[in-house]
Amino acid sequence: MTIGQDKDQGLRAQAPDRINTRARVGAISLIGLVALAFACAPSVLTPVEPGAAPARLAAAVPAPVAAPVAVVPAPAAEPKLAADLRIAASEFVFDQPTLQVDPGQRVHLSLDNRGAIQHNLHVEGSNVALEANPGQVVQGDFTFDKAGTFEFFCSIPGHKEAGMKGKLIVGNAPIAHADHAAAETVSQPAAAAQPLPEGLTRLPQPQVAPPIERREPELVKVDLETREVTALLDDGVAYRYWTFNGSVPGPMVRVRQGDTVELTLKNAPGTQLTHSINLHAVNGPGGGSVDTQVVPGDSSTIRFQALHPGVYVYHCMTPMVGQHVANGMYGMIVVEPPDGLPKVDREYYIMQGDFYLQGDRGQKGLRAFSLDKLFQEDPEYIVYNGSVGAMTGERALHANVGDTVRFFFGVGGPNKDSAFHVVGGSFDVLHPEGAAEWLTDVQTTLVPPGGATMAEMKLSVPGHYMIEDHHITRLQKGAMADFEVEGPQNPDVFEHLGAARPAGQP
Ligand SMILES: [Cu+2]
Repeated sequence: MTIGQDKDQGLRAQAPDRINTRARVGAISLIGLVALAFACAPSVLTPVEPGAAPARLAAAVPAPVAAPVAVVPAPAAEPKLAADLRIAASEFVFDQPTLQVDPGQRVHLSLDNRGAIQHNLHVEGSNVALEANPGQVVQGDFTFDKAGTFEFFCSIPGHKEAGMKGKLIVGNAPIAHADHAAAETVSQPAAAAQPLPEGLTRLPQPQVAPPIERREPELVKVDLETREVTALLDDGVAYRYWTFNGSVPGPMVRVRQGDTVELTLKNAPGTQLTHSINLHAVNGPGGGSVDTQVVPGDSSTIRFQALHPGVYVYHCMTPMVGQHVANGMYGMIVVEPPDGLPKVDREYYIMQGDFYLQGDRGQKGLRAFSLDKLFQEDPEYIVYNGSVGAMTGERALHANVGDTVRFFFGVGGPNKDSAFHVVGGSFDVLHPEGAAEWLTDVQTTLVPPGGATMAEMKLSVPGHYMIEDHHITRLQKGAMADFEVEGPQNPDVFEHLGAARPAGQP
């Protein structure tokens, strides 16, 4: 069995602009670009062991034509001695908050990535761009001609905001006002909303994986691909999601207890950053995430045995984990007991998530992620299956009178739990937190982030029902679905006897 085929929804990740070409300070020059590392072409670099002697300086060479800053040829006579600057990166800090060089001095700059994921180093207003995979040291030679103070930072989304930034001081003169103003300008966050791209739809709905019919263990191969996709989060509001296979939640994976699962995680070419997967059904380091930190265009495979039956959340576990999850990187893996689950007429797959956007509530346009609101745990949207209205109106869930249905309900979060409830019904059978043991006749169940449940319900009366988070204000934030039940009336169970009596009458 293979799960997770590419469903081309016409929503393509856009190639990111990997080189920072923000405000130009104009006078920082780049000479002798020796090593520029990009994730898409790491082989052009020779990793250098920490402490190794720096490469011999090449003679001054012209900078690339496309360099966004002016290039000043190195003086032929009296070249200044090179300075060796080494800076180490990890999650989420550079080991030196301040670097200092002399104007006109050649600088041999090394970025030593001692972290677990990719990091890079940019200097504002220049095209200094060093990018290093975990364990790698990359180097470049640069000359900074203009005195002043400039910000350096890691440009991977969320990393600078988490603390990966510092100051590069060129010379030791007081900072010129103009430079200071430029530094502040480029530090401003991007606009909260950009114009709404045309032709966007909501993300596609993930399918319920079919029940397991076999009664023997098997090797199950699962392919998942991490993709960054722009789609509608609400009417008129677009968002750039990070996903598994282009949907939120990602595909439901369904196996049998005792199965061996071989899972390949591919990170689509053109994504902006490293992604990974931690499955709560895995017994092993990081739930698989230690071995699946995959850079764009790469892939990694893990194999695990599904030891415990239940319903488990999977999610990306690349730092900053909260940001990856808040952008939609979660899904569910169902591990059926050896004899399978009781047969039902219909099954549904729903996951709740909270989303944090810059700008004002309800503001239209393509909205950006807000790290501040994430840390404040103040989501603008709390939704089922990736968007407001993902399962309402013409996208409602359907069933017939007489059906017994099963909900697989999970919470990706990252922060908000859910009071899972069906308006107009109660759960005949509920597996709290997905446990093998069950309860009967439950009205509402609490599901934590990183948790899931399984609930069954027999439908006896037709009409409109609603599935909701009974933190009831969240109806206005999107945490609900329409559930339409069709079939003959059942007056023994429910009947409308007419208009209410006027007030005051017996
Ligand atoms: Cu991720």
